[in-house]
Amino acid sequence: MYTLLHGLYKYIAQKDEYCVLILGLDNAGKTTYLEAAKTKFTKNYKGMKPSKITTTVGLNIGKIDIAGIRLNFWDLGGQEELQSLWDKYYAESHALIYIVDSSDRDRIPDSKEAFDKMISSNCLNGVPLLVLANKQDIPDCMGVREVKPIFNQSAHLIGRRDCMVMPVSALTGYGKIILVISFDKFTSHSIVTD
Ligand code: G3D
Ligand code: MG
Repeated sequence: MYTLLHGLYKYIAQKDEYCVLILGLDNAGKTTYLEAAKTKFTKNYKGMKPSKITTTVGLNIGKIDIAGIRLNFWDLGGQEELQSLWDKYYAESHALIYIVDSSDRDRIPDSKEAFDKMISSNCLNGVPLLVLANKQDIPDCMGVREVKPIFNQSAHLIGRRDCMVMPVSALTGYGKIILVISFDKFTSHSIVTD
């Protein structure tokens, strides 16, 4: 009887779980973005003050329950020496968010290089991709019209997967915090907020 009830409870309580990787160079705003997303989507979650967010060494995990599914976010350290760890997480990921610091023109080539290496991985074939041109609140930053063509140069690597480039400011909440995730051809979720 207990087993039966336990099984029923597990069935009712179960959620589809998906893993979303948040990647990008260090200082791009990955952890700030994850905090903003958690604050937006998690009831009663106050969020960490931006000044309290320190450099991610290793892995920072966030969980968001939304639309009957659970999204586990893995925000990985973006420093050059930590980028070699990214591929350990590829096989388990269902969606990718790649964050670009649009205010740092000098490091755009480095960001593009890390992006190309990432997107070339066979383990990520077909995995939906959201590129966020972050820090849009900073004057003279690169707009999405400038960022998009740079990453579109890798269209041959991106292939036919779902892909979007969006302007955001993780710090001010500018832009839509948007998740467009189609996990496979049967399951598709679009989560868009104002
Ligand atoms: P990371 O996790 O990609 O390494 P962080 O990046 O989230 O730690 O952010 C790095 C710095 O960029 C932080 O500033 C953070 O406040 C800032 N930042 C993140 N997103 C934005 C944004 O949209 N706009 C602006 N203006 N700044 C942003 P500090 O000063 O703490 O280093
Ligand atoms: Mg971080």
